[in-house]
Amino acid sequence: MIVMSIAGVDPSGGAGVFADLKTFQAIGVYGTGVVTALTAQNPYKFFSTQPVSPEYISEQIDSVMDSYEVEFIKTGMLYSPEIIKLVAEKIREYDLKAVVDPVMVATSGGDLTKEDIADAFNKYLLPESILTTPNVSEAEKLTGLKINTKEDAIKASEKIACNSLITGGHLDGINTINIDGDITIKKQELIETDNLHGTGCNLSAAITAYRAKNNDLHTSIMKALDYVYEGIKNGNYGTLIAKL
Ligand code: PXL
Repeated sequence: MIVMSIAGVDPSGGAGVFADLKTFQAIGVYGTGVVTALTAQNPYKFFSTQPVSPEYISEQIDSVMDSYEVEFIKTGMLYSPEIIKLVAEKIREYDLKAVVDPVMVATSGGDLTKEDIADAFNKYLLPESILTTPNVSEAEKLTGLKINTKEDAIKASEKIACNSLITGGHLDGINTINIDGDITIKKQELIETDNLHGTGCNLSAAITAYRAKNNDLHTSIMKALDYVYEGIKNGNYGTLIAKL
């Protein structure tokens, strides 16, 4: 099973393509990685971003697709409307099944996008995708709705252009899953920690890996939520890694 991450590079390895590849490996699928942007950052501080041109992202995708059979992909940091549009075109061209993490702001507050890209996600990418995994603030940006309660999250999920998992880290641990209009709520106890850098990346990568291993979408989401939860409990994310 070969999967692909299309995302940015976090050189400290907790988020982005490097993190995705580790999660793919841990779950037992072969990961490929297309880089949309380099960043200079660590879990404490975000320094800067150096985007890759859409033409070169296109060439990276084509070079992998030229030799490998890839069906499931995930997207992370896409930086600009031009890159979002390109990725949507590639999904159509290669008939890919995409899990979209609609990355807009880093946990550390870094500059992961050139401008407001919520409209581009809604217009180009989400209609081509099998799932998107916004956190509460990303879901608010995608829908223009305020989300303070479970009911708000359900309403927002009904406005998003594809299946969605609105993650519950900022909503009392209430994860809201909407697959073809069927709502499932999965509540997880919140864990007291500052070490969440990369959890969103790893969650969407885990969903992609479980789905590539022939689990249905609902099961893949449930397993991935457990996978990341265990990782947070075990201190696998953020600055705790410095203590290894
Ligand atoms: O979690 C969002 C994210 C995505 N991609 C890259 C990041 C981050 C957060 O830091 O660095 C490259």
